[in-house]
Amino acid sequence: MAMLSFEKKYRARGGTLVGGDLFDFWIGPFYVGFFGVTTIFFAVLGTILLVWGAAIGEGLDGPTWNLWQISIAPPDLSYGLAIAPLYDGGLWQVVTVCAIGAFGSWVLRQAEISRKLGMGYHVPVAYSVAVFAYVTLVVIRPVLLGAWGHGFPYGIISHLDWVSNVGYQYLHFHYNPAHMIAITFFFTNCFALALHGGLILSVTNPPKGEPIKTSEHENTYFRDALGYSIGAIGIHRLGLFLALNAGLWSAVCIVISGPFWTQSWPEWWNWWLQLPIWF
Ligand code: UQ1
Repeated sequence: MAMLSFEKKYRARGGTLVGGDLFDFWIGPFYVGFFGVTTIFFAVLGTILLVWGAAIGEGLDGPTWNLWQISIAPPDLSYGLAIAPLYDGGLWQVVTVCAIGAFGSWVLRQAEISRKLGMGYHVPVAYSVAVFAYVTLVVIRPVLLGAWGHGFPYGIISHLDWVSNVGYQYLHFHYNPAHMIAITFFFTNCFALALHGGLILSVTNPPKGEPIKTSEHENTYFRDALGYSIGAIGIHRLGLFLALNAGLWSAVCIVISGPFWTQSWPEWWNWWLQLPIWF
């Protein structure tokens, strides 16, 4: 492997967040680490529980092995924030604990690897935003609304039905201003990555026999096209900013729906019609 000399220097003990030397080693290419072990534990347990739930038909009329129809549902709203019976939403609660355990472990695993390599924490911070969006859906919003039943069901079709139903509860979810902002960030992020990916591939694929182009070509391309180049590091800062905001505003748009706004989203815009300038 080409990186072997580099790896010798960095594949050394130390930099762990907990446990000292415990699990501070590699298996083949993979760093194990304390949080590698906890990730595997939660991920395997959660997956087994999902398969078990499918086998007993938890949250459904009966068992099904149709991958599209399998669904592990949260407890009924009547259970509030209580721990539900295992076969009546409790399985969803345990799976949720496993998911948060696995995602949280993965964040800390990324942080430990960053520490070992003497890097910044940008990767775990970025991934944490995705975890935060999930936790907003299955913990923060259900707690604010007073029932675990407000979480989404773990199933391919069922979670789509949940999104559709919750959207229609607010009449037309696209009028949610935070949803508009989130979508704008998703689309802009997609646009930026298309420009960046296209630019990098274009400079690294010159005509046959010619050497690859330089970062000066990249800058010149956008200075010619737009009169401005954001730069090689700048485009990655912009990408991270756009991607994190997409996740953050997604969490905002769902957490305000119910806990902070109970009418339809089109009605939210009445503030515009009620401005004193019209009277
Ligand atoms: C850009 O200016 C730039 O700097 C050279 C890149 O770096 C390689 C890019 O990938 C892109 C897409 C741009 C253009 C982006 C803006 C916001 C002008």
